[in-house]
Amino acid sequence: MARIYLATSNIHKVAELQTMLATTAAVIVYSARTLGGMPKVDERATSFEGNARLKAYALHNKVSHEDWILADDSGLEVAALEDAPGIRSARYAGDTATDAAHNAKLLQALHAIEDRQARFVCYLAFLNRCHEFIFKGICKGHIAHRPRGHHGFGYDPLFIPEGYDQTFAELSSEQKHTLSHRAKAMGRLAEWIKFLPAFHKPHR
Ligand code: ITT
Repeated sequence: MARIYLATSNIHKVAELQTMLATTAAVIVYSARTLGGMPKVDERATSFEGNARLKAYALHNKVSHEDWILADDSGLEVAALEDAPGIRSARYAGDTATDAAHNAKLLQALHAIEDRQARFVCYLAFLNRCHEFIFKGICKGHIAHRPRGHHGFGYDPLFIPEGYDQTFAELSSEQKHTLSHRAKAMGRLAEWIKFLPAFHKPHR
Protein backbone atom coordinates (compact mmCIF):
# COMPACT_ATOMS: atom_id res chain seq x y z
CA MET A 1 0.00 0.00 0.00
CA ALA A 2 1.13 3.53 -0.70
CA ARG A 3 2.33 5.63 2.23
CA ILE A 4 1.34 9.27 2.74
CA TYR A 5 3.01 11.50 5.33
CA LEU A 6 1.02 14.53 6.52
CA ALA A 7 3.22 17.65 6.62
CA THR A 8 1.37 19.53 9.34
CA SER A 9 1.74 20.22 13.04
CA ASN A 10 -1.99 20.93 13.39
CA ILE A 11 -3.62 17.92 15.10
CA HIS A 12 -7.07 18.94 13.84
CA LYS A 13 -5.88 18.91 10.23
CA VAL A 14 -4.27 15.50 10.84
CA ALA A 15 -7.59 14.13 12.13
CA GLU A 16 -9.61 15.61 9.24
CA LEU A 17 -7.17 14.54 6.51
CA GLN A 18 -6.82 11.05 8.00
CA THR A 19 -10.61 10.57 8.05
CA MET A 20 -10.96 11.81 4.47
CA LEU A 21 -8.07 9.66 3.17
CA ALA A 22 -9.43 6.54 4.85
CA THR A 23 -12.31 6.41 2.37
CA THR A 24 -10.25 7.48 -0.63
CA ALA A 25 -7.68 4.91 -1.63
CA ALA A 26 -5.39 2.12 -0.55
CA VAL A 27 -3.06 4.15 1.65
CA ILE A 28 -1.39 4.10 5.03
CA VAL A 29 -1.37 7.59 6.49
CA TYR A 30 1.33 8.78 8.88
CA SER A 31 1.60 12.04 10.77
CA ALA A 32 4.88 14.00 10.77
CA ARG A 33 5.31 12.78 14.34
CA THR A 34 6.49 9.42 13.00
CA LEU A 35 9.38 11.32 11.35
CA GLY A 36 10.37 13.04 14.59
CA GLY A 37 7.86 15.88 14.27
CA MET A 38 6.99 18.55 11.73
CA PRO A 39 10.03 20.83 11.20
CA LYS A 40 9.40 24.55 11.82
CA VAL A 41 8.52 26.10 8.48
CA ASP A 42 8.94 29.80 7.77
CA GLU A 43 5.69 30.40 5.86
CA ARG A 44 7.19 33.22 3.83
CA ALA A 45 5.31 32.62 0.58
CA THR A 46 2.68 35.15 -0.44
CA SER A 47 0.05 32.57 -1.37
CA PHE A 48 -1.65 29.54 0.16
CA GLU A 49 -0.21 27.43 -2.65
CA GLY A 50 3.33 28.64 -1.99
CA ASN A 51 3.08 27.93 1.73
CA ALA A 52 1.58 24.48 1.14
CA ARG A 53 4.57 23.65 -1.07
CA LEU A 54 7.05 24.97 1.54
CA LYS A 55 5.50 22.67 4.17
CA ALA A 56 5.53 19.65 1.87
CA TYR A 57 9.17 20.17 0.89
CA ALA A 58 10.14 20.43 4.58
CA LEU A 59 9.58 16.64 4.78
CA HIS A 60 10.88 15.84 1.31
CA ASN A 61 14.28 14.49 2.38
CA LYS A 62 12.90 12.57 5.34
CA VAL A 63 10.87 10.01 3.41
CA SER A 64 11.84 7.35 0.91
CA HIS A 65 11.47 7.56 -2.86
CA GLU A 66 8.10 5.93 -3.22
CA ASP A 67 6.45 7.78 -0.31
CA TRP A 68 4.07 10.69 -0.74
CA ILE A 69 3.76 13.89 1.28
CA LEU A 70 0.55 15.86 1.76
CA ALA A 71 0.60 19.44 3.09
CA ASP A 72 -2.33 21.79 3.69
CA ASP A 73 -2.26 25.57 3.77
CA SER A 74 -5.61 27.07 4.49
CA GLY A 75 -7.36 30.08 5.96
CA LEU A 76 -10.35 32.33 6.13
CA GLU A 77 -10.89 35.24 3.71
CA VAL A 78 -13.38 37.93 4.75
CA ALA A 79 -14.56 40.11 1.86
CA ALA A 80 -15.09 43.32 3.88
CA LEU A 81 -11.57 43.01 5.34
CA GLU A 82 -9.86 42.79 1.94
CA ASP A 83 -9.59 39.00 2.36
CA ALA A 84 -7.90 39.17 5.78
CA PRO A 85 -6.93 37.14 7.75
CA GLY A 86 -6.12 35.06 4.62
CA ILE A 87 -2.69 33.46 4.61
CA ARG A 88 -2.13 34.94 8.09
CA SER A 89 -5.14 33.12 9.58
CA ALA A 90 -3.03 31.09 12.04
CA ARG A 91 -1.22 34.25 13.22
CA TYR A 92 -3.99 36.89 12.94
CA ALA A 93 -4.05 37.94 16.62
CA GLY A 94 -0.35 37.12 17.19
CA ASP A 95 1.99 34.19 16.65
CA THR A 96 1.06 32.43 19.89
CA ALA A 97 -2.55 33.64 20.20
CA THR A 98 -5.36 31.16 20.90
CA ASP A 99 -8.21 30.38 18.51
CA ALA A 100 -10.49 32.36 20.86
CA ALA A 101 -8.22 35.40 20.51
CA HIS A 102 -8.22 35.14 16.70
CA ASN A 103 -12.01 34.91 16.73
CA ALA A 104 -12.33 37.87 19.11
CA LYS A 105 -10.09 39.98 16.87
CA LEU A 106 -12.17 39.04 13.83
CA LEU A 107 -15.44 39.97 15.55
CA GLN A 108 -13.91 43.29 16.60
CA ALA A 109 -12.74 44.01 13.05
CA LEU A 110 -16.25 43.32 11.75
CA HIS A 111 -17.94 45.37 14.45
CA ALA A 112 -20.43 47.67 12.70
CA ILE A 113 -19.77 46.08 9.29
CA GLU A 114 -22.86 44.65 7.68
CA ASP A 115 -21.23 42.66 4.88
CA ARG A 116 -20.11 39.45 6.60
CA GLN A 117 -19.38 37.35 3.50
CA ALA A 118 -16.40 35.06 3.90
CA ARG A 119 -14.87 31.92 2.50
CA PHE A 120 -12.53 29.23 3.71
CA VAL A 121 -9.74 28.35 1.28
CA CYS A 122 -7.58 25.22 1.27
CA TYR A 123 -4.62 24.35 -0.92
CA LEU A 124 -3.17 20.86 -0.74
CA ALA A 125 0.35 20.16 -2.00
CA PHE A 126 0.73 16.45 -2.77
CA LEU A 127 4.12 15.26 -3.93
CA ASN A 128 6.82 12.66 -4.04
CA ARG A 129 10.31 12.68 -5.59
CA CYS A 130 8.91 12.60 -9.15
CA HIS A 131 5.52 14.33 -9.09
CA GLU A 132 3.94 17.41 -7.58
CA PHE A 133 0.22 18.19 -7.59
CA ILE A 134 -1.78 21.08 -6.15
CA PHE A 135 -5.49 20.85 -5.29
CA LYS A 136 -7.72 23.70 -4.20
CA GLY A 137 -11.01 23.82 -2.31
CA ILE A 138 -13.25 26.73 -1.36
CA CYS A 139 -16.23 26.87 0.99
CA LYS A 140 -18.35 30.04 0.88
CA GLY A 141 -20.33 31.37 3.81
CA HIS A 142 -20.55 34.24 6.28
CA ILE A 143 -19.35 35.26 9.72
CA ALA A 144 -21.65 34.90 12.75
CA HIS A 145 -22.09 37.71 15.31
CA ARG A 146 -20.76 35.59 18.17
CA PRO A 147 -18.90 32.26 18.48
CA ARG A 148 -21.27 29.28 18.49
CA GLY A 149 -20.58 25.55 18.94
CA HIS A 150 -17.75 23.41 20.22
CA HIS A 151 -16.72 21.13 17.36
CA GLY A 152 -13.77 21.64 15.04
CA PHE A 153 -11.06 24.24 15.54
CA GLY A 154 -9.84 27.68 14.49
CA TYR A 155 -12.56 29.91 13.07
CA ASP A 156 -15.20 27.12 13.00
CA PRO A 157 -17.32 28.75 15.77
CA LEU A 158 -17.72 31.88 13.59
CA PHE A 159 -18.14 30.41 10.12
CA ILE A 160 -21.63 29.66 8.78
CA PRO A 161 -21.42 27.78 5.46
CA GLU A 162 -23.73 28.80 2.62
CA GLY A 163 -27.14 27.12 2.87
CA TYR A 164 -26.88 26.50 6.63
CA ASP A 165 -27.86 28.36 9.81
CA GLN A 166 -25.31 26.65 12.05
CA THR A 167 -21.60 27.38 12.30
CA PHE A 168 -19.05 24.69 11.40
CA ALA A 169 -18.55 24.24 15.16
CA GLU A 170 -22.26 23.47 15.60
CA LEU A 171 -22.38 20.99 12.71
CA SER A 172 -21.10 17.45 13.24
CA SER A 173 -17.64 16.58 11.95
CA GLU A 174 -19.34 14.32 9.36
CA GLN A 175 -21.30 17.32 8.03
CA LYS A 176 -18.20 19.52 7.97
CA HIS A 177 -16.38 16.76 6.07
CA THR A 178 -18.89 16.89 3.24
CA LEU A 179 -18.87 20.69 2.91
CA SER A 180 -15.54 22.14 3.87
CA HIS A 181 -12.78 23.71 1.80
CA ARG A 182 -10.52 20.84 2.90
CA ALA A 183 -13.11 18.24 1.89
CA LYS A 184 -13.45 19.84 -1.55
CA ALA A 185 -9.69 19.93 -2.12
CA MET A 186 -9.46 16.32 -0.87
CA GLY A 187 -12.29 15.34 -3.23
CA ARG A 188 -10.20 16.60 -6.16
CA LEU A 189 -7.15 14.77 -4.87
CA ALA A 190 -9.21 11.59 -4.51
CA GLU A 191 -10.36 11.85 -8.14
CA TRP A 192 -6.78 12.29 -9.29
CA ILE A 193 -5.07 9.53 -7.35
CA LYS A 194 -7.44 6.97 -8.84
CA PHE A 195 -5.20 7.28 -11.91
CA LEU A 196 -1.95 6.64 -10.04
CA PRO A 197 -1.18 2.89 -9.95
CA ALA A 198 0.38 3.12 -6.47
CA PHE A 199 -3.04 3.98 -5.04
CA HIS A 200 -5.12 1.30 -6.72
CA LYS A 201 -7.09 -0.77 -4.24
CA PRO A 202 -6.16 -4.46 -4.52
CA HIS A 203 -8.84 -6.57 -6.28
CA ARG A 204 -10.55 -9.11 -4.06
P1 ITT B 1 0.36 23.76 9.78
O1 ITT B 1 0.98 25.00 9.15
O2 ITT B 1 1.33 23.03 10.66
O3 ITT B 1 -0.34 22.88 8.80
P2 ITT B 1 -1.47 25.73 10.87
O4 ITT B 1 -2.67 25.65 11.77
O5 ITT B 1 -0.43 26.77 11.23
O6 ITT B 1 -0.80 24.27 10.81
P3 ITT B 1 -2.05 27.14 8.43
O7 ITT B 1 -0.79 27.93 8.42
O8 ITT B 1 -2.56 26.56 7.14
O9 ITT B 1 -1.96 25.89 9.41
O10 ITT B 1 -3.17 28.05 9.08
C1 ITT B 1 -4.49 27.70 8.92
C2 ITT B 1 -5.33 28.47 9.93
O11 ITT B 1 -6.57 28.83 9.26
C3 ITT B 1 -5.70 27.58 11.09
O12 ITT B 1 -4.78 27.69 12.15
C4 ITT B 1 -7.09 28.08 11.44
O13 ITT B 1 -7.00 29.23 12.23
C5 ITT B 1 -7.65 28.48 10.07
N1 ITT B 1 -8.36 27.33 9.44
C6 ITT B 1 -7.97 26.58 8.37
N2 ITT B 1 -8.84 25.60 8.13
C7 ITT B 1 -9.79 25.70 9.08
C8 ITT B 1 -10.95 24.97 9.38
O14 ITT B 1 -11.29 23.88 8.70
N3 ITT B 1 -11.69 25.38 10.42
C9 ITT B 1 -11.37 26.45 11.14
N4 ITT B 1 -10.29 27.21 10.95
C10 ITT B 1 -9.49 26.83 9.93
